[in-house]
This record gives sequence, C-alpha cells and structure tokens, in this order.
Amino acid sequence: MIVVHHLNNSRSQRVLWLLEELGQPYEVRRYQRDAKTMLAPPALRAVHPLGKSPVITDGDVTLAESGAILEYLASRYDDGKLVPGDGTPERLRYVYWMHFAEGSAMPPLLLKLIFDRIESGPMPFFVRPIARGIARKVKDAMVLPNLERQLDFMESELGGREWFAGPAFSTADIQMSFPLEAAAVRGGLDERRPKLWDFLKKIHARPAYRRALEKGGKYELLR
Ligand SMILES: N[C@@H](CCC(=O)N[C@@H](CS)C(=O)NCC(=O)O)C(=O)O
Repeated sequence: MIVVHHLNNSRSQRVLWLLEELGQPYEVRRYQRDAKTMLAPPALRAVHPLGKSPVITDGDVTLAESGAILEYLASRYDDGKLVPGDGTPERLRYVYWMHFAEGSAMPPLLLKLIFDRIESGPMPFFVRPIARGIARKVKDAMVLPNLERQLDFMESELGGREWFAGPAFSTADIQMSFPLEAAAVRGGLDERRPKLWDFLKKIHARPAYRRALEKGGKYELLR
C-alpha cells in the first residue's frame, strides 16, 4: 500500500491529487506544521532524513521530492493517460514543466515569503529599519522582477495550448499547480493573467482535485 506522509498546507497535496486521478488506493499519514515556525515536526525525519514533505513509502521504496514522486507514481501506476508519449513535443514540454515548477518557479516565491516576513515581522527596534531596507531592496531588485517575468512567461505559454504540456491534462499540470497556487496567495497572480487564472479554476473543478482536498484536510498556503 502506498503511504503518503502528508504535511498540512503543503506540496504533498499534489501527491494526493495524482493518486486520486490515477484511482490508486493509498493511506494518508498526517503531520502538522509547528504553529509558530511553520516547520515540519521531527517525526518526518524518521521517514526521510531531510524531514520534508512530501515523502511516500511504497513497499520497499521511500521517496521524497515531489517531482520525483509524481514521476515514480505516474510511471508505475499510470496507463499512459497522464504522461505524453515518448519522443513527442508534448513529452518534452511535460519534462520541462515538471522541472520548472520546483527548479525555477518556487525559488522566487519562497524568497518573497521570507523577505515579506522580514519586512513585517517583529524584531528589535534598532535593527528594524536596516532589516526592512535590505528586505525591500532584495525584493525590488531580484525577487519581484523574476516573479513577474515568470508569470508573464507562463501566461504566454498557456496562450497557445490548453494545458502545460499540450492539449491533454498531464502530471505536469499537477506539478505546476503548487507554484501557481502559491503565486495566487503571495505572488501577484490574479485575473489580470486570465490564462493562469483559468488554469487554477479548471484544476479546482476537477473531481480528483476535490477528493484529494477531502483526504488531505484544510489546504491554505502560507502567505
Ligand atoms: N523541492 C521539495 C521541497 C520540499 C519542501 O520544502 N516541503 C515543505 C512543504 S511545502 C516542507 O516540508 N516544509 C517544512 C519544513 O521545511 O520543515 C519538493 O518538491 O518536495
């Protein structure tokens, strides 16, 4: 039986969603973020040394890293529905977006989360202006321009096709959901980018997505 080690409000929601799309049975083992630090509890380190979510176990296999997990599950349990055929342009785009999600899209969103917290969080009054000034500078010079450029790029890519890899929904759309959902709560993604906004609406309407939400519990991304 596949076990998904699921941290609340996290990337492991994507794993539940893929398993629902595949109609594959699985068990959810829940972990709660620390209310103050938002970090995962130490219990997750007993499953995988990095103690991050998602992690799955499937028989002898223990696997972390959401992209690797989605690839593993799709290659083992998909009957060709959710991964484009080998050697096709769709497959190449699929590979690209599978990597883009964590390799390129998430870093500026994570940096924004961190620097926003530095800007607005409590700290001793004598360091506050300096820390806030640095946070503002990094965001303006690096984080926000990158985010904008990436959102424009993703918007234009969805201009010419229905899903990220091509005309058919694929596992790459599941992988891309997390950065786009994070961008919607913290990165300036709104209706001014109608293709990306439509993408979010379409995925949220999928029955498998909704079933995964019921299994995973409350899903509110950090802002
Ligand atoms: N690139 C990794 C990132 C894993 C990751 O950072 N997971 C977050 C949840 S979204 C986590 O476990 N955070 C809690 C912590 O760092 O303690 C993946 O895609 O699986």
